[in-house]
Amino acid sequence: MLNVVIFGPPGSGKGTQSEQIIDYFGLGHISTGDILRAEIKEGTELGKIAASFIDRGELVPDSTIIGMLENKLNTLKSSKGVIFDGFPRTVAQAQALKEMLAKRGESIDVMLNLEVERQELIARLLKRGETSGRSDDNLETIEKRIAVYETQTAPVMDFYKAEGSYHGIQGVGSVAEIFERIKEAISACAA
Ligand code: B4P
Repeated sequence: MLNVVIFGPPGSGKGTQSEQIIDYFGLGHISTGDILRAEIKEGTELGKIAASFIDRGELVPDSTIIGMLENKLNTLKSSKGVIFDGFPRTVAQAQALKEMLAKRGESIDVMLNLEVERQELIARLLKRGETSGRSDDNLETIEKRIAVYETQTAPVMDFYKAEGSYHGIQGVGSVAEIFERIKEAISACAA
């Protein structure tokens, strides 16, 4: 069983690297961003609540996200473990995840922090915005998302440093180069 958190600022490549990790390690995948976008597309009550926050570049409230995550975790069938992508984004979410996993006799084995400079993040997200159609991929909302990351999400790093599972990963280079760094970090922990 291998449970991994992939972490980093908006546009750092969490979704991109998750795809590589899933293929290589055979893990189940939970992306809170993907779940929220699917709810918005289907026009559910949860989707309506989520859209109002995402469009402003803000975090969806912890109570909503934690309940949603728990439901997903209970329905996911993965014997090898799970990659948590875009979750936790607050210390309260990190604490809730720890408790949810503890009930199952599990824990987070590796937390991977993708380190990417602000200018590179903005450039990537503006580029994605040319084709994504995402309401949050415009300059004003990207800057807000980065500010929210710095105040509300960055403290999650200290949580995992205290847990002993934190690994910094240089997140600039080709997708393949970054994945090599990730493989080394995961293999070192799983050994
Ligand atoms: P997310 O969907 O998690 O999205 P993200 O932070 O924008 O992207 P990610 O880091 O995955 O970047 P990607 O690989 O796509 O969240 C969206 C919103 O949902 C949040 O702002 C929030 O409102 C809400 N939300 C989600 N989870 C929540 C939670 N737990 N609590 C509260 N609210 C929550 O890469 C970005 C771009 O860079 C892509 O175009 C990609 O092609 C490119 N790229 C990737 N790697 C590259 C590389 N090595 N070089 C060059 N470009 C690269």
